[in-house]
Amino acid sequence: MSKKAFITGVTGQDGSYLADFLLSKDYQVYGMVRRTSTPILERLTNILSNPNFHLVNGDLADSSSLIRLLNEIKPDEIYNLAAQSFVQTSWEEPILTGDYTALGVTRMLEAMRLCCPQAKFYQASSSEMFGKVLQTPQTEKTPFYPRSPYGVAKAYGHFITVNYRESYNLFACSGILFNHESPRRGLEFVTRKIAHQVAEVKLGLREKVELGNLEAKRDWGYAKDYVQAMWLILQQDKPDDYVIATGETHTVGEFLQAAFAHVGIEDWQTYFQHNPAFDRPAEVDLLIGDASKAKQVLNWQPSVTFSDLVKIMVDAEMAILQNQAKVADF
Ligand code: NAP
Ligand code: F7E
Repeated sequence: MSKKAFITGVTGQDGSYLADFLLSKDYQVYGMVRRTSTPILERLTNILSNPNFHLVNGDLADSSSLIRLLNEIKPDEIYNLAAQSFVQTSWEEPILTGDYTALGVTRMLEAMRLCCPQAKFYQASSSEMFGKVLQTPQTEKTPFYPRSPYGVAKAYGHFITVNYRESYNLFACSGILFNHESPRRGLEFVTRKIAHQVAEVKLGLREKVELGNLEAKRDWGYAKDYVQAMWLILQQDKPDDYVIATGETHTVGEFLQAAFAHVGIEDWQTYFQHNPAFDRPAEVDLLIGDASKAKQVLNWQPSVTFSDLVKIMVDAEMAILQNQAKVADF
């Protein structure tokens, strides 16, 4: 019989790729969506008619919806990917961010403990927990020093997952994922924003790319590689936590320069405008992950290089702008 997977955050970048991946492995996939006044299923158009894919209604802010769903579905695997995931917004909405991104994890874990304690649980932890880094490169043992309400909320989510594993013997795991990107990334995140605006400049639809801090360094990977790591984490005999990263770091400026170069524009400074509105109250200057444990235990490694990622994203934006293609095609 096929396994049942329950995904929160299925309408997001990772949730949609994870749903594609699990369907390809013959899972019955239950994707939780919250009520919205306009459609939010753009990333799921390729699987909406798949009979093994089921949309179910619920919200991380509402425990009763989580308990109802887990009682009905009794999933084998739970992937908790839902969150208020944009760091900048976490300063503007710190309480909501704490409610969804931190307490939401406890609500999911409690629902699992009450309804299906035999299930396996994946928590979407983040390299933002390392923040003002205390060690380089960052591993599973590096202490946390979060720099935003988002990072603080993720640190709570991480430790409550560890705590439920240790308190109740649940199969609860965290993937500490470094930044991972794709054409399905939200337009507000820097890589997709750069890819989109560079394509607009190339097509004569915009004069300049407007960004904040170009000096920040990130370890950027490809989202399709990273959702496979989530699945691998839940296929192990023992629950544990893993860093998932490429081990390479680049500045935002390098991403910008590579994106312009890919469309044949070398004098990128001519087309760049600093906008202080995109600077952050506290910055995470440098992230670079050491994924040795994932390589050794999960046999996982990234398949897409930094320069390939830039090309994938810029090509997708050029195609979207030229053909009005849908994001789910990428
Ligand atoms: P994303 O594209 O922003 O997706 C977030 C998802 O969470 C969306 O489906 C959103 O639904 C849902 N959501 C938000 N609040 C909710 C609530 N109260 N109830 C139910 N659903 C809610 O994020 P992503 O990039 O796919 O990331 C997935 C997870 O990994 C997030 O937890 C993120 O914090 C974490 N993470 C991401 C990265 C990365 O580089 N992408 C790295 C480390 C960790 P709507 O569509 O309705 O808004
Ligand atoms: O910013 C700088 C910004 O918003 C990256 C989330 O998925 O990854 C993501 O968080 C860097 C920062 O991602 C702009 O200051 C400059 O240093 O793409 P971002 P993030 O904050 O690293 C982690 C792992 C997560 O867990 C999060 O959920 O880029 N930057 N100029 C800018 N950033 C944005 N967004 N927009 C700018 O104009």
